[in-house]
Amino acid sequence: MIKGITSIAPIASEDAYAKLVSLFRALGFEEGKGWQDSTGRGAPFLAPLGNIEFVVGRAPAVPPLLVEVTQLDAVYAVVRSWMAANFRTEEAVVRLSTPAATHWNSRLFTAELEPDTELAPGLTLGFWESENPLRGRPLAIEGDLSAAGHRFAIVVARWNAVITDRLLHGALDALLRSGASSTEIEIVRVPGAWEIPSAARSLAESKRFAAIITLGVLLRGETAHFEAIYTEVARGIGQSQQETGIPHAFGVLTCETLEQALDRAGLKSGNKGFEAAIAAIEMASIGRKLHARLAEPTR
Ligand code: DLZ
Repeated sequence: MIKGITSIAPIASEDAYAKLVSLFRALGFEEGKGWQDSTGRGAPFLAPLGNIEFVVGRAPAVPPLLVEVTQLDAVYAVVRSWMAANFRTEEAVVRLSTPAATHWNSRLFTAELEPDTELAPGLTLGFWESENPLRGRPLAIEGDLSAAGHRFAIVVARWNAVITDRLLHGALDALLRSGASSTEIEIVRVPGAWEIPSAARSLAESKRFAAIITLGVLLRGETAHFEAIYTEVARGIGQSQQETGIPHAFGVLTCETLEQALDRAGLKSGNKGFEAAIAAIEMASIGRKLHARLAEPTR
């Protein structure tokens, strides 16, 4: 039932907000879906794991907000250069402690990123790394379902548009509700399923997109050489994915009847366009995490 924990950090000014957002981006936090209304705005930054810890007895001398990291020294370097750019030298030194061993088998530094003001309480963070390199490390690299900060392309066939339009609607719904920006989504309409692979490949080869979503419908009853066409479309999309390394989500339906296709485009059996987009979001996130993991020095 529990989905996550959010800690709200009120920020005193627009200037401080912009600076903190830039720091958290530089640190490699995954950005969630932000919000803005007449009362203000918020920018969530996601971590793969979160928890709330109750402590009784000897409490560790740490700020209430702790960020567990790998490569503490690299994180320290990012925070230190951000502080040097945003505070006077002597002030930055006071606000940033150097990484030091704790009594709980880890190293930690603290950074006062925003001082206490009348407008907002201060924001002090502790960054720490366990001495056990496998502690807290997820057992597997898994994708998040946040689409923010990724670019997506959708290739959609016009043939059977009454269905493919619904698939497209489902895919856009998934992307936008997961935090994608409409300006980061490219939609390409092609005549039929047969044309999907070549358009998908051009988009993938551009390397401008984190994932490609392919949408089409082939109806057995109405499509001559149904099997042959389907096999080629599936092979072409698969080959484009394998040869470019860009994930291609497969949302090409193969159905016996129009009714079956409609069921898979938002009626009885969900919306396969929505599902394909969710797979694309997950793969985009996995791609980014894999890239970061593979850039880490081998242990
Ligand atoms: C020609 C054709 C047929 C018969 N059926 C379908 C279909 O069920 N779904 C689909 O997406 N496209 C179909 N097409 C069109 C081909 O995919 C292709 O667009 C044309 O043959 C032009 O190359």
